[in-house]
Amino acid sequence: DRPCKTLLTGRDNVEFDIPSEMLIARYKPIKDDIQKKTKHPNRKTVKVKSIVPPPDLSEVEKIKRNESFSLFNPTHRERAHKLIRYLMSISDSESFFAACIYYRDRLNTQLYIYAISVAILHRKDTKSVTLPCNVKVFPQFYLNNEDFAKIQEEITVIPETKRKPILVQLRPTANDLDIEHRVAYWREDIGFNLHHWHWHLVYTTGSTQADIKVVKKDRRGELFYYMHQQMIARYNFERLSNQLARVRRRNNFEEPIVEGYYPKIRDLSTNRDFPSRQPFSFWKDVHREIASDGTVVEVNHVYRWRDVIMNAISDKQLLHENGSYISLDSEKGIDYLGDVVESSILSINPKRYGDLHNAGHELTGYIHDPEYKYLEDVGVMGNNATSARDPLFYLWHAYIDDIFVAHKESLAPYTKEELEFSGITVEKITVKVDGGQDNILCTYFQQDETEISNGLENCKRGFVKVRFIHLQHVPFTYHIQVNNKGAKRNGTVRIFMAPRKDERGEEFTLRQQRRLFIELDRFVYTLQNGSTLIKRHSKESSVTIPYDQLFSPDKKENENNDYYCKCGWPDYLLIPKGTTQGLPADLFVMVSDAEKDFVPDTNSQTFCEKKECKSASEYCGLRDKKYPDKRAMGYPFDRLPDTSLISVPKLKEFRAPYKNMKAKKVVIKFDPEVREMPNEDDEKLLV
Ligand code: CUO
Repeated sequence: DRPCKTLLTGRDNVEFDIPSEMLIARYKPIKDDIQKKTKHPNRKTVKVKSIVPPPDLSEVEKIKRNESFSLFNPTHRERAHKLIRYLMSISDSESFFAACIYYRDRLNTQLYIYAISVAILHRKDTKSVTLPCNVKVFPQFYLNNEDFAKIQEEITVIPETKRKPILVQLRPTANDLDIEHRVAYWREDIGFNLHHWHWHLVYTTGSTQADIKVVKKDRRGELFYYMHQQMIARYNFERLSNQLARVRRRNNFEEPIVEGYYPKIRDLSTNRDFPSRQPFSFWKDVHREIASDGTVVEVNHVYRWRDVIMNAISDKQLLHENGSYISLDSEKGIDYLGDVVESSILSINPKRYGDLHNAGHELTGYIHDPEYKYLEDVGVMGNNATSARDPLFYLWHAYIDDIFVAHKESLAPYTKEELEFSGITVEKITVKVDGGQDNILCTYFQQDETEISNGLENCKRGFVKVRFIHLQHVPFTYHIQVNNKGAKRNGTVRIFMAPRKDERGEEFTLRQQRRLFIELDRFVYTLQNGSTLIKRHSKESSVTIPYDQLFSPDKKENENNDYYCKCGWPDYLLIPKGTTQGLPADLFVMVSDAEKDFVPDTNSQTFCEKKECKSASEYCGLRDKKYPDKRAMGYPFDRLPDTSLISVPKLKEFRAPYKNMKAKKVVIKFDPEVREMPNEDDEKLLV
């Protein structure tokens, strides 16, 4: 997993005994000299099985080690999946391990890491294998170049035990002359970008039908829609917290892109900075046939794919490549549509519906050099680890979300029967904030640390930590008083929150607000006859994973982390920032009938192999299991409500007929004082 070193030099505590015939030509004659140089007395030796000759993967090797790599590029995708297919086909663990070693020094680093990660995630014999957090593999994708200069200085000059954590600047890519910069703390947050990277690792698109084994997952297409819909909803909540309007949708493909972006991070493979995009750039046809990435995508393609998809939504059916029609119904329609729009190999007719969402990433990723005149590589939008840093990401995904909304709005509203839970009344909601006032959520910025030496070029120089700033909230507990007129039964408690007022300070209509509801938690609770007080702590949220699980904070890799379990919204970003005066929000609670919501064999306790690992099923699903909720994702806000008799319905009118729903007005208050970590114990922190 070291991007810079040959595995011949070993890891911190292990040395690989690699058969000479498996080494690349440069290392073969000098194997002993290399190992003598890096010899460490306490290292355990791991013998590597010889797998020579391995299958011919010269096609994969065509992406050179010093080239950029983009999963949005179909050729790159195909080459990565060629390796994945081989890694998945190996029958025994020893040979799989040997293959990972063999290709380490031969293939493009990003392609290699992606491929072995997907294989480890999907092979049965590697379920308990620990892989490092991506910020420890590719720290360059998450940390500013200037910070790297400081890190290099620290590890070169300062002895390991005397090192201090390197302070990473908050919001380093621009200043407030660019209004979009107000939400850079969120777009460029390390944990948020880790979540997005892990999500795409779990929900890989595949390249051909041969990849079905690693792509097919329960409601995959629907989850593509829902996870990204929630990203946009959360981004808009964050924007309204910073006096910014909700994000524009990029629905006019000729329009200049007002938002510039200067990422100031480095592409590890090319050793160059990721290219920047000037404000007012245009999408241009990408014809990079002469570049090794060979990308070709035209703006016209996007128009064509948009039109056939929108026509299918109007017709309420998709044309399968075998000539049959598939109904875009209320149950499965969104799942088909998600795979079509993204698109993944599960798209039922890629020739007709194309590659719409991926094409937007590519047109933007190559906007600075669409014809390869300047020998430039792909920008941040071309990489899943970095794309969500760019303001344009949200314009594009807001548009993609519009397509899904067009489908959802074509469905009949939920009926009374689908929304009610007879005999159940949500009587009272109180948010008890630790050490604070009821119903006033408190946010602030705080410092945290993570160790990253594994991903540094000179990784033999010992450990080094970075200290960075992220948003945080004061923990809280929901107290939800529920009355059950019937016998003991289970209810699914669904908790959402949305900003109450629009950019003008007026209350949102339900049609607007339903797209802004962020899911905070969903869980099943047993309701006794009579009154039940449900107490649920914010840390238990089934949307999030804790900091330690995401970052594996110890200096050696934490052994309690399953890779899949790293998919999850960072706990510290559960609550949007709010404002110093207090941002009004609606907290909405619905209790639905758990019997109707039930999906067998989805007990999330058993999902993560180790009990220390928490699952975050709302946005990430469950490993090897079905999605643990039978309802449409986003229910009950995913469809237009049946409030046809009311001219401009608001949340109040929507929930009024249903006793199993209730809303509480809450306030999100932001404290501008950054909670710093103590400095005096810095040396101790490194031990
Ligand atoms: Cu996650 Cu466009 O799908 O980045």
